[in-house]
Amino acid sequence: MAEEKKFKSGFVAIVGRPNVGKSTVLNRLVGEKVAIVTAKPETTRNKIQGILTNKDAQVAFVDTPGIHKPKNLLGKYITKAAKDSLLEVDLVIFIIDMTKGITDEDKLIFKMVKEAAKPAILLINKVDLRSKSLALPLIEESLKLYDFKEIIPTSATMGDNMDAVLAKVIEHLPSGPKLFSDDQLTDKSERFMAGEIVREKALELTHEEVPHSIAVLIEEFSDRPKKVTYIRATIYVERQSQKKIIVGHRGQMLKYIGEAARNDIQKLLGRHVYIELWVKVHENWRKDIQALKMLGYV
Ligand SMILES: Nc1nc2c(ncn2[C@@H]2O[C@H](COP(=O)(O)OP(=O)(O)OP(=O)(O)O)[C@@H](O)[C@H]2O)c(=O)[nH]1
Ligand SMILES: [Mg+2]
Repeated sequence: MAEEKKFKSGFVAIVGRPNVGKSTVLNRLVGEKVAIVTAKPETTRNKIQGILTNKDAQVAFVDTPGIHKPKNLLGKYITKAAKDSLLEVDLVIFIIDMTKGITDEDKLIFKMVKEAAKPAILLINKVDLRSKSLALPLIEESLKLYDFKEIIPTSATMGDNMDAVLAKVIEHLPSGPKLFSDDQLTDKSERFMAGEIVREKALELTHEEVPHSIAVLIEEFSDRPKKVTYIRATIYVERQSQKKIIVGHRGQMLKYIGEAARNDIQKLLGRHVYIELWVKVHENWRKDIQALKMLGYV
């Protein structure tokens, strides 16, 4: 008689440079949007768990901020959080962007993965943007840098090879019991997710230095009668000129951010949402430890 397959469980860190597609991969693997995604680098600022439970396994994927050379205190903390996560997990998914090749920053992360000495799977992502044959030299180069368990070319946006990634993740996880309830999707609260959605909308609509200067604080998140959730949020920026951009001509931009965020938060909560947005200037908050604590980045 064939031996019964053991149930697998564990933590899997998703690491890589900013913008390579880590959060997109997380959302694909979990099958729900648990992390925000934008075209701007350094979107993710917190470690975010996305939990997948099926009949064979329970996997807690840990999406991490893009690892980069920090330019300020915020960058220092979020890069450290990503690096630390390498030490806290059973398996690592390291993602590179095929269109960029293996950059010097990637090489530093290869080194970190090697030092962590964890089993690791390399994803060569964004293959939809280039001929798949270009992955071959990258595979060869990667194998010289670390002994990956698997190297898989993927397109997270198209969903290419994501089933294969999940199968390989489960294969390389240790056997173990469930650590979360079957219906738990993330370690983050609805309040946190609402703040992230507001930030996503503000990031999508702004350019250059403005997205990096945006933070969102949920001041109030409360259930009201008739299935309404009331949310009051402050969008922090670093300069008066940025505040002007976020508010927009006659408040149009802020209204637009609020409407887009409300739609997504309603879908997430399955309740009606009333959202009130404020914009405040907090000069250089990215360099201010007290501000970073208030905003939940430390
Ligand atoms: N064409 C293409 N675009 C992708 C793919 N995966 C992700 N993207 C896009 O790349 C951008 C960055 O994706 P994210 O998932 O936010 O990347 P990230 O690595 O989490 O970025 P940070 O949180 O900033 O570190 C978004 O515009 C995605 O839509 C892919 O396979 N193909
Ligand atoms: Mg991200």
